[in-house]
Amino acid sequence: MKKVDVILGLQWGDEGKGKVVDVLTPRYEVVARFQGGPNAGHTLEFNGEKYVLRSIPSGIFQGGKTNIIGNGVVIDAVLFREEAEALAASGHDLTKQLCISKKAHLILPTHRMLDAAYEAAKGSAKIGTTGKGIGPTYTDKVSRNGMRVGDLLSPDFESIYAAAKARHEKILKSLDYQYDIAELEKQWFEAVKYLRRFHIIDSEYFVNDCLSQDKSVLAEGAQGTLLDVDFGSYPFVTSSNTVCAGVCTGLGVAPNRIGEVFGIFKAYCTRVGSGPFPTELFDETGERLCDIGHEFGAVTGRRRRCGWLDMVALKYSIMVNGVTQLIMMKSDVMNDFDTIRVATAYEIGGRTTSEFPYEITGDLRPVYTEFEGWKCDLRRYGSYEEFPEAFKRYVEFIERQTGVPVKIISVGPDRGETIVR
Ligand code: 2SA
Ligand code: MG
Repeated sequence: MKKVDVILGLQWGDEGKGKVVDVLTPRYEVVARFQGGPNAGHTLEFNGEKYVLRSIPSGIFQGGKTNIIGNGVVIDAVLFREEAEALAASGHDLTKQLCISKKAHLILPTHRMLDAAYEAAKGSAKIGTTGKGIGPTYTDKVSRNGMRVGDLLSPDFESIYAAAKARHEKILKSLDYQYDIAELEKQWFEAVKYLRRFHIIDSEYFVNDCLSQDKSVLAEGAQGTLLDVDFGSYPFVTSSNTVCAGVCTGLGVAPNRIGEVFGIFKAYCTRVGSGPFPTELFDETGERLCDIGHEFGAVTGRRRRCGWLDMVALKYSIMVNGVTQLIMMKSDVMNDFDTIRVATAYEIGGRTTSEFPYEITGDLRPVYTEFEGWKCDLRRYGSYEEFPEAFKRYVEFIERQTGVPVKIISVGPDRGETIVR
């Protein structure tokens, strides 16, 4: 029986998972999303074209793959339709290649309103969500009030919807939140009809059947470990389990069915939205990382905060996920840097620690190790051996610190600009 390999982000999202999944998918027959929803934005670039996937697994671009949206995912029918129609327009027929779990939860128009209303009510303490209704939808799931994709097949669909909407409207009223969902609601009902055309399945059986038939399955994470609802920098997190354990609950596979865990990280760090970020740079270097790295959100267009690689956070993420192979992205962004820094510990109130603390407060100071920059275009090299010594020192330092091999190094946005060791 085969195992499920997992790819997930080790930082605050936007590590470049879309690209790597696209590079890895040729090895797999099935690609599955297990958590999150259209708050994700997986950018893929090939043949001079750029695509952003939000709810649909990245295996969609490789013909003959089965793609699954698992039970742990939340789906916005309107955004799903936009995404699917854009793909169809560029020649990707989804109806044959995509299956959706009956148990995935639906994001309703009022969930989006609730997301905005809760954020507004928080004032300066706001999370900086993507505004896609993620939190309220997972809240309804956990409080046993949610609507699932399987409900689309029920004769009571309209009444289930009306009850949920009425409940949401009471809350919105209590928050004194003004909104108008008439148009969105119309689109939603049309989009829900569209959603019914897809294979709506018992995905836990489907995935396990694939494994017993020796089919290879890749689980594709969204967001990142430090945004996990349990292990991230709570409350500045998303509402799902982005860590490896989320694959078990979000697809219905047992822990002993997990195989390789590919942990993906950027050679530096970025974060969008509010919340702690120990190595954040507020200076010119931070600006340079943002400009050279084009650090803007794929979904919301927000400028990402930038900073040095954080080894404390990276090691923590590797621990909670059981990462077996590392994948480093966007090293090329620092091609021209004279010096590069990596945080290896935190100093908190006169004490030094290499553990990721419960709370990250103002008096935390990262302790840095400094590296000489490699000062050349990494795209020139076709293999790891050819890389300059200064760059290898950076990579090998990460391997020594983490005890995990860096197996894939991306040196540019294109599919081809990837060194596999
Ligand atoms: P939410 O909408 O409830 O999940 O937001 C909660 C926090 O999670 C962060 N978050 C993200 N951070 C980085 N990338 C994300 N996806 C998009 C992308 C973001 C974009 O991949 O480019 O386009 O801006 C993502 N999704 C959620 C969010 O910023 C909040 O801090
Ligand atoms: Mg992204």
